[in-house]
Amino acid sequence: SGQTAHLAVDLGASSGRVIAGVVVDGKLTLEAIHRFSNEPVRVHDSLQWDVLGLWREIQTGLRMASSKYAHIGSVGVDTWGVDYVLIDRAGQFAGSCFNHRDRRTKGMIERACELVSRDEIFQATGVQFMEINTIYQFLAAKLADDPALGTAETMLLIGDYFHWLLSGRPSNEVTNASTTQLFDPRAGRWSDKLIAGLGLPAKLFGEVTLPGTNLGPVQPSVASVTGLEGVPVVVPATHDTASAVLAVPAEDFAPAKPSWCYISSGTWSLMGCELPEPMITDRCAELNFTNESGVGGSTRLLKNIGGLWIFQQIRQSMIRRGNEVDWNMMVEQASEAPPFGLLINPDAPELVAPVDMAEAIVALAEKTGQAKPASDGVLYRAALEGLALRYRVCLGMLESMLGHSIETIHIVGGGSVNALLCQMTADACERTVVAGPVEATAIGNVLMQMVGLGKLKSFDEARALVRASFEPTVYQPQNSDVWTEPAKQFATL
Ligand code: ADP
Ligand code: LRH
Repeated sequence: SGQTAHLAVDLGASSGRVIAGVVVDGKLTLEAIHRFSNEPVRVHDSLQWDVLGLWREIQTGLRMASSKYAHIGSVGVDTWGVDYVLIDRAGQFAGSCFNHRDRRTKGMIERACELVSRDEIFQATGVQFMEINTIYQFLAAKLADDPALGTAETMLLIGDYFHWLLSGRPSNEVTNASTTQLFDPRAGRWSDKLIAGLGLPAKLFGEVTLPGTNLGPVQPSVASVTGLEGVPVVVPATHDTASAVLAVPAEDFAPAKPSWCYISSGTWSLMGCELPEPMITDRCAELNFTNESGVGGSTRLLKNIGGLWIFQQIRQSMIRRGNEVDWNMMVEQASEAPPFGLLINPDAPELVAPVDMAEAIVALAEKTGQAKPASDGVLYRAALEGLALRYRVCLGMLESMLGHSIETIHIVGGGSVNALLCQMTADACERTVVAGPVEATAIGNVLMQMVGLGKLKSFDEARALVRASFEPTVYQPQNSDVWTEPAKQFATL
C-alpha cells in the first residue's frame, strides 16, 4: 500500500510478534505480520533465553513486512524487563543469556542488603525487591566469580541488544534500565553508588538513551537480509510495560491524582498508576511497590504480580500429558468449574519456575491444607481467581499510597481478551474494568516511534489516537459480595 508502516517488534516473556502499524483516516490499524513463541530453555541446571532464535524470528518478520509494505517509516523493539546479555570487546557474547527465573538469584536480595542497606537500595532506585531483578542476577554472577564479568565490555538489556543488532549502535534505553534496580530514576542515570557498592564493573553500564531516539538506519548486513534499506531504527519505550501503558486508552497522561490504574496483563501482571514523578516513600517501600520510568519522564508506580504465567504453564502441563488445550477451552472449563474450589497465590515462590506447574499447584494445595483440585477446570479457575484476588489486594495498596480512590481499571495485553478474568477482576475489585487493546504493547511501541519522528506531537495526541482506533470492552462489577470471604482466606495463604 501507499501508506507508511511503522514496525513494532514486541517480545513478551512468552511470545513475540512483528506488527505493522499504519495510520489510515485518523485511525491506527495494526497488522500482525509474524508471531512466534518465546519459551525459557533449560540448560543443565539453568534457565536461559534463546536470543539468537528470537533474532532469527525478528529478521523473518521484518523481511515479511518489507515485502508487504512499500513505505516503512521506522522499526523499534520492546521486550520484557530485567534480562540482559553481556558483550565482550570482540562484539561476541561474554556468557549466557539467563532467564530471570533462573535459580542462581535465590537468596541474593539478602546478600545485596549485606553490601548496601535495603533502605539505600530502595532510596536509590525506588524499585520493588524481587529476585528476578538485574541487580541480583549481577550479584549472583559476581559471587560465583563468573568469568563473563571479567571479559564483558558492555551490558545490553534485551531490547538494547536487538537495537544494537539492527543498527550497529549500542544504547541503554531508560525505561528498561529502570527495571534493573541499578538505576536512579530521580537522577535519570545508573546508580554509581549501587554499582560500586556491589563491586560491579562500572564500564558495563553505558549512558542512557531516551525513548524516541533515532539510532540511524538499519545496518547493511541486516538490510540485505530483511529488505529494510535506509529504514531508521527508532527506540520506543523498550520495556514492554512502558510501551503497554502508553497505549492505555485513558483521557489523561501522567495525572498527579489519577482516577484510573492499569493492569498490563501477560505472562506477568503489572498493576499500578501512571504518575508525573517517582513516589519513593516509606509506605511504598513497605508495600514493596516499584517506580519504573515511563515515556515523557512519567513514572509507573506498580506491583509485579505473577500473572498468566501460571495459566500458561498449566497449559504446558496438559500438553506434556498429551492433552492439547487452547486458551478458549481453558477459559470455558474455568467458567464451568465451581467458584473458589482452590485458592492459590500467584506470587507463591513454588510457582516461579516449577518443572510441572499442575503438579506444583497440587503440592501447594496440600501444603496450604486444601483439597486436591477435583478437575482441570478447578485448576484453571484457581489460576484466574488467584489473580483477581491479588489485584484486589494490590488496588487497596495503591489507593492507600495515593490517598484517594481509583474508579477505573484498564486491562491491556493478552489477558484483556479473557472475559472471565476481566469480569472476575471487576467483581473482586468492585471497579469498572475497561479491557483492551490486546496489543497495547505493540501499539505503544509504534506510538513512541511516531512521537520520536515528530509524526505525533504529544502523548495526549498518542492516547487520543488509541481511543479513536480501538473499541474497549467494559465490565461492570456484578457479584462482588462473594469475594469477601475468599479474600480473607487468601490473605492467610
Ligand atoms: P507476554 O507479552 O508476556 O508474552 P501476552 O500479552 O501476549 O503476554 O499475553 C499472553 C496471554 O494472553 C496468554 O498466556 C493467555 O493467557 C492470554 N490470551 C491470549 N489470547 C487469548 C484468548 N484468545 N483467550 C484468552 N486468553 C488469551
Ligand atoms: C513484563 C515484564 C515485567 C518484568 C518482567 C520480567 O513482560 O517486562 O515488567 O518485571 O517482564
